[in-house]
Amino acid sequence: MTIILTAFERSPDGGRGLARDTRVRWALEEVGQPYEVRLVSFRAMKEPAHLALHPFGQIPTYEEGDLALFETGAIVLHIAERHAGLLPSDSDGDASARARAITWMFAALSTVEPPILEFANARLLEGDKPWSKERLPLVEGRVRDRLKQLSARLGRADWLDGGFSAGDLMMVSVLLRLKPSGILDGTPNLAAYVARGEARPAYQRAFAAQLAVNAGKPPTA
Ligand code: GTB
Repeated sequence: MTIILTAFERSPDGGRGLARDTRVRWALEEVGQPYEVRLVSFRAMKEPAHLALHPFGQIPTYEEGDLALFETGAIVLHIAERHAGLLPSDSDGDASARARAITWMFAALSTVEPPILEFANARLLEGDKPWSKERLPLVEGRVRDRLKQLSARLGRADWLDGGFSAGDLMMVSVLLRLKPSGILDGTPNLAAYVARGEARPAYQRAFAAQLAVNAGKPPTA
């Protein structure tokens, strides 16, 4: 069955891969599933046809026959559960490894991503506010605290828990949002972790595919 994603017709990041369709493209590339993309404008995202797929009028969405999903966590988990390559299976000999990989997906989305988004918004959207100079260091401090904790857990390992998993895919995707700020340089093992994720052939294909859509369209954010 054909898999169809939605993505920005013109991503505000000009193709730096920061919009969330990239993580879904990456997951599909990791498991070797072909997909098609329907591009949507900001206006179309708020119209009934798209709202029927995504109640909050956002991208990405995922369609596969009768199934329509939104939320990248749910989409990547769906992909990882149906295809080999992103989650350990019981036959790998460690029945708990799958649950731990899923835990890292949730950690990425629930614990690490929120302060990063707060920081990105504070830098990009609130920089002109009179209170921004006072608030930004607080928000940045929360991100640095999280990075320190994550860095301590990763240590010298390549991935968070054994082999590469959907947990790493999600964590690297979340951390990538920090690249433009340079803040990752404060935790060299995390910077190297992100670089390892970016170097994966599946990520490279996903990145190239979203860039092909956005190349030549200047960033709006
Ligand atoms: N929790 C949802 C998920 O994980 O699927 C969040 C989805 C989401 O935030 N979608 C964004 C969207 O559709 C695009 S990815 N926004 C339009 C709207 O809400 O009207 C977020 C994003 C946008 C732009 C950049 N950028 O330019 O750097 C980076 C990330």
